[in-house]
Amino acid sequence: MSERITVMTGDITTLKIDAIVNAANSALAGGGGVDGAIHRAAGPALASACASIRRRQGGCPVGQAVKTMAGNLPARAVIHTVGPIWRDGGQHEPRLLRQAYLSCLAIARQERMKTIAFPNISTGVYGFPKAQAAQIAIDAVSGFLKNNPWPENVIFVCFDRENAQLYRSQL
Ligand code: AR6
Repeated sequence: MSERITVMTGDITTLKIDAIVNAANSALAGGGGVDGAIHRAAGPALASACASIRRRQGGCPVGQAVKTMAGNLPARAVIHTVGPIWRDGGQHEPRLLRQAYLSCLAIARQERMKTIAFPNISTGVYGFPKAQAAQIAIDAVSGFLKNNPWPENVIFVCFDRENAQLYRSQL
């Protein structure tokens, strides 16, 4: 495993780092899963920040990412990205999931962030098969880190045991 990548289990909202990534929806409207947890912990200022992005650019397309402040979270910023909804695997889901990771990493590079953390994007409500999603996430992040000094470190935060095992074995 690259020394710059770590895997942990737990709640991403507790991390005191440069940015945590949110698995959001295109409307940046909040929701369940990790999105709900992040909004609850951040407080209403986060929803306001998302609403102003929505007014400005109409939300966030699948595969892209936007940065906001982090309200009451210990992290400095939230990078909201939108993973694909899994349909049958033939609707560009793998490419779009990879793109979601890369869009977040591009923001981290631009802002010269030291550490960012990803949840297991698309593997909850959006139904992406977990093993394939882990492979895409690890491949996208490892490839990016090879060619870029920022972010210095990436944490994969796994919430369920299945994802934690997949990440640990694949790394
Ligand atoms: N910390 C880290 N990971 C978490 C946490 C947490 N506190 N809570 C859940 N997870 P999901 P998606 C894991 O459904 O599939 C929302 O309603 C969870 O176990 O949050 O990309 C949005 O608004 C799973 O492994 O995101 C969108 O509408 C992973 O986070 C939609 O769900 C992602 O599951 C996005 O669906």
